[in-house]
Amino acid sequence: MPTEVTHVVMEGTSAEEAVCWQERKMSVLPPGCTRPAVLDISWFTESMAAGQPVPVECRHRLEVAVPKKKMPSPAWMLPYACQRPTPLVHHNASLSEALETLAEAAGFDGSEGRQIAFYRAASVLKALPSPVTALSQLQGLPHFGEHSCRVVQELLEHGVCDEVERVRLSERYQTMKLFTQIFGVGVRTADQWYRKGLRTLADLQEESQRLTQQQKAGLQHHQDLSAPILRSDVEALQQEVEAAVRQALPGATVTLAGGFRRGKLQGHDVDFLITHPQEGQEAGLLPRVMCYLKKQGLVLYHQHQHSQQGDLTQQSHTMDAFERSFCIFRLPQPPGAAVGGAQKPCYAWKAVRVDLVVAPISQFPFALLGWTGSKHFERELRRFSRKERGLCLNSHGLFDPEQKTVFHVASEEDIFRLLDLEYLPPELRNA
Ligand code: DCP
Ligand code: MG
Repeated sequence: MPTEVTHVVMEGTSAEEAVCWQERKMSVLPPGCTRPAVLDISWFTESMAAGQPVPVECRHRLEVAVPKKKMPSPAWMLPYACQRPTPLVHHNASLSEALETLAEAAGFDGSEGRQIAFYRAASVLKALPSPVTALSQLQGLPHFGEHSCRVVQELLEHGVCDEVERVRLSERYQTMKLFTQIFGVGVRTADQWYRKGLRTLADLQEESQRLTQQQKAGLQHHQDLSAPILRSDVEALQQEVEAAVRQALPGATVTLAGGFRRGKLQGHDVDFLITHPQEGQEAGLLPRVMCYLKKQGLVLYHQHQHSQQGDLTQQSHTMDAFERSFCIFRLPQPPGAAVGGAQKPCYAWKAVRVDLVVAPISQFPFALLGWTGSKHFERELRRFSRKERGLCLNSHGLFDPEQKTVFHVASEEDIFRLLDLEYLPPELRNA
């Protein structure tokens, strides 16, 4: 039995494999032992011919180069949307919009898997540092399946994609889009209406006895609510809500969330989070705020939802359990701001969708992170937490299901840190 290994000959072995082998064996070498030479088969055959071991020369050595650090290719990208910055304005809008149309259509048909696959591909395009001009640039990008590649290829070659155009013009897509944009109407309800043969807002008016109060209000203010909300509207609203909150509970704060916090210039609603620096003080606050706003004549409709906080680790992914109010505000417009329709010759106000959400201060960073979006960013952040960190994240907290522990945080930055993710400010969460 040899006590010392002086030469190792390898045949048909790659340099990388040799490195692995060497690392494994060397770690168990007794102290003081010299490393054996790792040699090519040529050293062995020459030694056999010579009848004795020949001196080791450079050419005999198996080239065990230190593996070069993989250089990111131009298309290199981390797989989760929460791992990479996604600005609001990006370089591939027409491509990502086409994929998002297919995602939306898949969602209307209840195909959640397909929907998410298209959203993921669209989101990858939004994070690219330059426009895609050739299909080859998609090589190596995560989440680009055959279908999404085909759509991009058609768009690059012809400027349009038949499938996307077909979907956009289809009665199904257009009707589902019209119905789901109504306040209080989700995909399931829209689909039921579609199956019953309803197609227009007038069709819905005729069925008004079957509508919820929320849907009736949505339909009544449909024209205003389908127009984009502007930044100037948001600022005016924030002042009104702040005044009401100040009046209802001194020290309580109002924070803008949703798309406007991510820097969007237009939106379909305005999301505000309300809290108070002293835990528990926020209880009972919302009814007082609403009462004050109503007295100011600012509320056209509101639906109060009580806090449903039980076991917060069991909260579903999409809905949280905060106390909240889904509202339609009557927002006064500056004189001459817009031209009225037939019913409103003096257009002195417009109806605006507003969500007011109350979070206790201990959960506030999670609520803010959850309500800032984008929806895809949030979905990816939760998936990342679960799959890569084994933790459960929602708008109430971060939980370790194994250890049954919760994490205490003071800011959104703390949450990113706990997940070992680079912090992304709201403007870079437009995934
Ligand atoms: N959100 C949530 N639970 C809800 C509703 C929304 O966690 N029941 C989150 C998901 C979104 C964010 O809040 O990321 C804002 O939702 P919006 O639907 O208002 O979406 P945006 O504000 O991003 O876009 P916009 O309002 O312009 O359509
Ligand atoms: Mg919003």
